[in-house]
Amino acid sequence: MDKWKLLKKLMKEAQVIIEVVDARDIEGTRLPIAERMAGTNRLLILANKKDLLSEKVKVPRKGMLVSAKTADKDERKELINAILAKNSTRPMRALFIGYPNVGKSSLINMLAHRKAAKVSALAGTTKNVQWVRINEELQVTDYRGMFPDKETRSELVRKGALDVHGDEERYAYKLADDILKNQKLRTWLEGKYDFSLKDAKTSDDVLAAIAKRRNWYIKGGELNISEAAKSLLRIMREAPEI
Ligand SMILES: Nc1nc2c(ncn2[C@@H]2O[C@H](COP(=O)(O)OP(=O)(O)OP(=O)(O)O)[C@@H](O)[C@H]2O)c(=O)[nH]1
Ligand SMILES: [Mg+2]
Repeated sequence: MDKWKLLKKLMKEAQVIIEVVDARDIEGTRLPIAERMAGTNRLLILANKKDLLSEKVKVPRKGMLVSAKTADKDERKELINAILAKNSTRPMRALFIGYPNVGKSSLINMLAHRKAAKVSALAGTTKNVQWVRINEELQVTDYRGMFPDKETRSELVRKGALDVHGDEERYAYKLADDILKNQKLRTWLEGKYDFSLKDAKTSDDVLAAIAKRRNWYIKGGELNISEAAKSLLRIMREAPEI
């Protein structure tokens, strides 16, 4: 079945729709089409990965700032209660939707307090649909990541929503360019690699600096830029802004 058709069907079967967005780019990781399909009354927006934020962000009305990684017992309880408060049907079925890699499956595992759904750093981990029982009152559905058709590949890479395995260099150059223009990211990256980008003027310079710092060379003594590109993409997943 077409993924949007299946989404529609799953929405029909659920009482509450939980839209997970990335707290570092809340507006950029919302799914307006899906929000319209869900209707405002049963929609709960969770801005996940709040542990990666370095400054305050504005959360949409009725939304919550959460972290699947650092949530404690109280935060878990608070989230379960917030979901149950959306509807009186018991057991309630809540459907998780959102961009790839925003942490839908991680949040479900946090709620379930066990590894029920598959999680990985690669976008596109959840392939289809999975049902998970949280407790007697709550059952959740994990669904594959979705994004609007108009998204470009480089935007998806920036948002961590696309797996570019084998094509890292192309996207790393673009990313390095963006970093050079952004003082905050630049400083953050300098801290991460424990090096200075003072003399870096181009994206080539950034990738070369990474390879040098890590001592990555290929045969003949040339810097291993391909390895540096992979490293940059990997490290940027934890950036304070995206
Ligand atoms: N720092 C941080 N990382 C998180 C958090 N939640 C999830 N992650 C990481 O984000 C990556 C993606 O997590 P998943 O739970 O697989 O995301 P998903 O939305 O289910 O992804 P798809 O199934 O590919 O759509 C993994 O590397 C997680 O460890 C969080 O709150 N904080
Ligand atoms: Mg998943």
